[in-house]
Amino acid sequence: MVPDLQEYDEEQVRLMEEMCIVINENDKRIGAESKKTCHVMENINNGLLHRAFSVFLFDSQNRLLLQQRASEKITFPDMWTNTCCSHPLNTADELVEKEQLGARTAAQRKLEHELGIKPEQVPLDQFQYLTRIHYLAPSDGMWGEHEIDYIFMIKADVDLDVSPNEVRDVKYVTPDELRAMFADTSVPMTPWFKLICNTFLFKWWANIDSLESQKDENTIHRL
Ligand code: DMA
Ligand code: MN
Repeated sequence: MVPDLQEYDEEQVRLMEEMCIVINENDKRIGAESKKTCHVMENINNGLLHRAFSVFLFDSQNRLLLQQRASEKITFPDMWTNTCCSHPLNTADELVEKEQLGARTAAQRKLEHELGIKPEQVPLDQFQYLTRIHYLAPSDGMWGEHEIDYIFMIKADVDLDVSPNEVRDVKYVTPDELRAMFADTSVPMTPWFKLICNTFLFKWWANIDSLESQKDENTIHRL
């Protein structure tokens, strides 16, 4: 059954028409489907997989910028998560695979859309590409995620102008402050952020100024 979108926020419903890049388990493009189709759990259970990115942005004091997703989000509303996540779209500039240029372009686009960060403050070549993560996670009701997620880190002091339709709250945290958030079971966290925190994040964070040694550009980690 396809979920009824009537009960949701109009702007978020409109964004469900974006065209995501459908891929196989090796991250090869095999087609394109709407964001809505890609996030219906029934389709995911039939193997539908799409390309995504996750940005971890650190300020000059090495604090990580977190966001709490808006209540208007159709998937994973009100949950705390990493700085910004979304999908490279099935457009000429966001399909480019060389040097992850399509995913970098999408990351820059969504940092501005969700958080109001100007592209000049997050130049494409400043995103450090770490690796790819393949995961599946149900949201509530009929929705979920099934993605190969390009992980980027970027160090930049930025000016924020948050879009309330996307983001309910933001905060910068140190590693210990993030560990404390995790320990507090009343703080809802997205499943992909939990997975990345439980595997790679703290190791990467400890090496934030020497990330070359942490990069694993060709592996797709199945989490
Ligand atoms: C989707 O993020 C991508 C990942 C890595 C979970 P999202 O639901 O925030 O996408 P969008 O901002 O496009 O709604
Ligand atoms: Mn997705």
